[in-house]
This record gives sequence, structure tokens and C-alpha cells, in this order.
Amino acid sequence: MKISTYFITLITAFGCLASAQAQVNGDTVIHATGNPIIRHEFTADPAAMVYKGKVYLYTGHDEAPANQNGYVMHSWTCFTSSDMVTWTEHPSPLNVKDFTWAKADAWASQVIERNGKFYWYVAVEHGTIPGKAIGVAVSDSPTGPFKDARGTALVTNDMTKAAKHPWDDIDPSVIIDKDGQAYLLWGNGVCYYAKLKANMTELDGPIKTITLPHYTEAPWIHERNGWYYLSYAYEFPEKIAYAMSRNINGPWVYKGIINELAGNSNTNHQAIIEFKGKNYFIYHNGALVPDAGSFHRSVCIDYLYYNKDGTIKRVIMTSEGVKKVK
Ligand code: FUB
Repeated sequence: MKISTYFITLITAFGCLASAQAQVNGDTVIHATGNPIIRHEFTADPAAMVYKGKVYLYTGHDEAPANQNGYVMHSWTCFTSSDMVTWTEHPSPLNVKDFTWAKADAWASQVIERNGKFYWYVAVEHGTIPGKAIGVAVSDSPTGPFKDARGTALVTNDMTKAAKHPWDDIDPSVIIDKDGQAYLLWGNGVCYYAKLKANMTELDGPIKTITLPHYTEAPWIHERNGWYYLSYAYEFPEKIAYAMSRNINGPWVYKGIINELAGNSNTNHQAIIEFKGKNYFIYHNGALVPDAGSFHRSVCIDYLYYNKDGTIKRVIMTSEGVKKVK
């Protein structure tokens, strides 16, 4: 939902909520003035990719009418930035309708590049196999257009048995290891992972699980200096915690909480990237408009710092956000 309709009445009361944005060649260019970074629409479930000197930020949209509880999410979008402050939105590169086998719920996603192609892993509600499912779309460009890479789901609820509820197959995160082996991680209630074939569109072997304390959802895997980091939503309402390992196949050692409750949103859904020498923690909260809560979320960015031993310091969530990268 474009936010203009949502806060048409609120703007009268809170006057200064307008974001610094302009239309340039059909794209929306945003100058973030702090957190949340996007203010003309609700954005949720951030996933970020650094590619050729730019950050590509992929998000879903919370589109529920004001005061309605429950997720209403139909599409994903892509924002790009070279400085972490000026963001260009590339119009709706992917929609649930692009997956003919899916019926609803553009939930969390992640994009990765391999051999010049871009693979967008998404969680949706399956049309015929009850429960959530994971699909993958592909494009020659990180901003799309993307198309369904398989014509069927990559993971369906009947393929995973460790959790009893039908929405366990959500929140895909993907990584390509140094030896070229790609892995997909995902899950609500249980953290699943599996190898991907080099074509990135088929699983390559069994689905396994990773045991993590108080695991809820939103796995995000990244590598730095020979350490693998698996961050995830911890408990509910969600904090973000993490584990470290020298190997994607484990063993994973739990290291603690890195982000506290967002306070105004039950979910927090993080992505972690390094860009031009700084590390960023990208997440969502419900801070854009009064009473936004858990179903009208907005993406925020704050700095993330590592200790000398590779562990992660607690993130400090701010309203100022991050500074422009020179
Ligand atoms: O946006 C829908 C769901 O809420 C996501 O899949 C979860 O990670 C949580 O953010």
C-alpha cells in the first residue's frame, strides 16, 4: 500500500512526515533522512546484495488497510544505492502473480548473483499444496524483470516434516561457498538447509536442520574472514541472535543477541552486509506512522560492528540511521 492513502489524515496532525523523494525517469529517488529509510510506502523483510559498487535492497510491502491486523503482501520491490542514503526504487520487479502455482503472500526473500544471472528466492502461499512454499525467479539484471525460474515451487510444505505447522517453509536465505557449492537456508520454527545445484533452481541432496536456541525464523547467512554467521529471529516477539561456524555444515556455536526487540513490531527481519568498508544491519520496525505496529513495517539501517575475535557487538537501533558513504 502506498502510504499516502494511509496517512492522509495523520499528515495533518504530524505535518513533517513527508519523505524527501522525487520522480526521475519513472523511478522514485529517495533521500533518506534517517530511519525508516523509505517513507512513501511500507517496506518489510529486507534482503540486501552488494554488486558492482551498489547495494541492491529487496523488500516486500505491507499493504493491509490502516488498522487491519494481519499481513497483506502482494509484491516485492528493489531499491538501489551507491551511498546508503540516496535510494532509487525500481518499479515492482516481482509479484506473487509471476508464480502461477502460488496464490498469495509475498513474504521474505533474498537475491543472489551467479554467473551474471540473478536468482530471487521468495516465500509465498502455495496454490494447491497447503502451506507456504519457496519459489525462485531469475533475471539477467538485478533490477529485473524477473520470471519464475522453474514453473513450480522449489520447496513445498510436504517436503519438510520437522515442523508441524504449514508455514514453516518461509524466509529463504542463500549463500555460495568458496568452493562454488550453493546452500539454501529457510524456516519458521525449524531452521532447514539444503544444497542447491549449480543451476541454482534445484535442491541437491537431503533437507537437513540446524539446531539453534529459541529459533523462530528469518535466517540470514553471511561470511566474513573465514567465519560463517547465521543470524536469525529469536523468540517471539523477535530479537535477533546469531551463531558462528567455520563451516556452513556446522557445528554452529550460539553467540548471543545482536538486536533487541524493535518494540513496535513483533518481527525484526534482518540482513547484514559489508559495503565500502562499513558493516550494516538492515531490519524493519513499525516506526513510520503512529500505531503502524507489526503489519505496517518499514526498513531501517544501522551500523553493525565486529569485535576483534569476529563476534558481533550489539546493534544500536537509531532514528538518525547511517551516514552517506563518500
Ligand atoms: O513478512 C512476513 C513474515 O514476517 C516474514 O516472512 C517473517 O520473517 C516476518 O518478518
